[in-house]
Amino acid sequence: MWKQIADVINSGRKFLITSHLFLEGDAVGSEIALKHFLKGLGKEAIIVNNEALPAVYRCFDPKKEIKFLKKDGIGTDIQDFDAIFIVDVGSWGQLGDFAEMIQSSSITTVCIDHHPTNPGFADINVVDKDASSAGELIFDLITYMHGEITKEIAESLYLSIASDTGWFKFSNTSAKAFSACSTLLKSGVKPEVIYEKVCQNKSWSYLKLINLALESLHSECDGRLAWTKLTQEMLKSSGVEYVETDVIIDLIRAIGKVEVVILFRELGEKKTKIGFRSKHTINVSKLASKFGGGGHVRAAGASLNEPMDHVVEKVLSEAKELMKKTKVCVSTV
Ligand SMILES: [Mn+2]
Repeated sequence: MWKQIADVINSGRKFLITSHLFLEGDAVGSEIALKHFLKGLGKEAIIVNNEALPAVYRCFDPKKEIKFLKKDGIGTDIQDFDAIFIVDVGSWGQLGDFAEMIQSSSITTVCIDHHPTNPGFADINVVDKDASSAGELIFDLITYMHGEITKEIAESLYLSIASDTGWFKFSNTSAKAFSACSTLLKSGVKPEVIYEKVCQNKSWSYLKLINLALESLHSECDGRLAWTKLTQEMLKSSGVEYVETDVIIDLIRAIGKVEVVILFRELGEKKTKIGFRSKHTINVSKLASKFGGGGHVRAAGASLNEPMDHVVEKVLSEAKELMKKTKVCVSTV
């Protein structure tokens, strides 16, 4: 599985690394860990993302080395790089404007991902849907190449695995994920420090925004489907970044009876992002793919260039239809 990628690394000198739009813990952790690994091998490696690094993750990039495509560009011709590593990305669509630049060049593309909806879009693909996170796969790559798990690498990979497993509580929390984390802890990771940096370092307006989202919570299908929305005004006036609002979905999943949670976020007049989660029976990646998105069985997302209220209506009707057709198991506990 890793031989082809190891060959690309061993024979190359200069590498680009990127991840998806709406950067979150797994994306950021995977790319930073891969960068440190490549640099440790004496290679040149830079991370360039389509968007700026959300503030919550800046402590993982203390030297501010991560570039932001729209502001910094890639600094040189894309052809100067031997390959681009695309991590935690399931489709070209998730790369935003960067996709066009990559696709119109002849650079070798290497995708390391764990989304089951990934068709294998790059030149070289390692897509393992059973991996908890892209970070777990970067851990496997480093292990395969007998690399050293330094403290910096360990902290980034811990961020990845912890983020994607919901801090070790979702169904992708596997023995393999724990085993990788055991090694990461031996390399110096302090779980409470990472958790505090990412989850206990918010502003007052963060909780106020969550309060607003919970105030406008709706329930459908006899309480088995719950949804809410964040308007652009709510997001802007709070100053809270998009990535920090993911927690709302989890809070709603606390309700025992709820099987499906949908969070609508208004990113522009005609731009709406939808987050889907489920507990036991509904395959939300199927639901997301109906709207051009994708993801995992229990966690998926989609973006539509349409006004939010319009999207809410369309998505709810599709979700209710799916819930009618699927025998929903209320609880397996
Ligand atoms: Mn991921």
